[in-house]
Amino acid sequence: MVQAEAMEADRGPAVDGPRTDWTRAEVAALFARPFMDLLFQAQQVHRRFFPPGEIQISTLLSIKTGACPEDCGYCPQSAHHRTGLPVERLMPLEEVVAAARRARAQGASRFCMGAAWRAPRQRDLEPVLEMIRAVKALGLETCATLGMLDLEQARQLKEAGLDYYNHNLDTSPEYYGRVVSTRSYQERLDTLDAVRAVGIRVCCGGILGMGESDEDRIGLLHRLATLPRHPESVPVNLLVRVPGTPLAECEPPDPFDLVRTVAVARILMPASRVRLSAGREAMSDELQALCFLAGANSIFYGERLLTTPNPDAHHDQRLFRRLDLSPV
Ligand code: SAM
Ligand code: DTB
Ligand code: SF4
Repeated sequence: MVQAEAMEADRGPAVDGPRTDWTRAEVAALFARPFMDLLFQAQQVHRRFFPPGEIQISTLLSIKTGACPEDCGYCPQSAHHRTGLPVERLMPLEEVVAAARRARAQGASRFCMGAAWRAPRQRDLEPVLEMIRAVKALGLETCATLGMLDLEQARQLKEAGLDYYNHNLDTSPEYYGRVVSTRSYQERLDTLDAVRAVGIRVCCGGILGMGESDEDRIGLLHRLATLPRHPESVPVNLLVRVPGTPLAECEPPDPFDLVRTVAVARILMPASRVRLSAGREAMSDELQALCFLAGANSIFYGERLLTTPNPDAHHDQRLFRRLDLSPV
């Protein structure tokens, strides 16, 4: 190799701005890069788009828990699985506001409300619109994840002041049918279209550790990075293996494959916040640091995700200090 080519190989291909025309072969080639080169490239891209020591923190609250009619194989809230999770009806507004105040006091910039619904009914949506108005009035960014939405529902959420909607692709289109049978990949894409159409920002990512192959990880990131616009937030979840769910016995992935996935997401979607999401309880501080180096610049923060534990806020604050990370 001549000198210039060797230097180009070290730097990797130039990335000037968010591209949505990535080919599957390009995504596969990124995954195949030597680990050190991939991390170096991801870190360079990261620094072009974000201050390297900055981290965005979101806090989750389950506003309606369990008894979900969907059969998502990873999810403790599905009525199809026996996980012993207590079912909780829609939370009263005051409790939601109190939780949002606590999240704000602990330094969260975004508050995400999750409901175990296939899709909200109109009588479900109205109290949620109230919650969004109230949380927004506290000065927090608002996010919701309520299942499938039609255009009219998305419009109502936008009017109430919703900033982000979380709806994940979860895995590749090829593997999806092995994980969920009650809704299609296309239905997920339709909800994302509705959210985009009304001008709500999109939070969309997936889960690692569900027994998927390398090809499926390539397929997931390829789909995310070729959406008409990149999701502004890309949650990378590591499966939380909950006893009683069909995926509880899946082998956890090689931690370095998680780092690789974060790095590839960073390169493909350079201006998006890549969130190291569920599964941090099972990660060492050192592994999380590697993920931040690979381009993750957001986390879920607070001792609970929706129904499962998350590292406690003091531990995370200490981690931020040790790594010189400053919350946005
Ligand atoms: N019911 C709504 C829906 O599925 O659209 C919103 C809530 S749902 C719990 C939001 C996301 O959480 C899922 O799409 C999935 O990616 C993630 N999730 C659920 N259970 C998980 C688990 N055990 N480990 C990791 N991520 C999980
Ligand atoms: C996302 O991608 N991960 C969050 C959020 N979006 C809603 C949910 C993780 C859930 C983990 C399992 C639980 O706590 O129930
Ligand atoms: Fe229901 Fe959402 Fe869980 Fe699927 S992921 S079972 S839709 S709560």
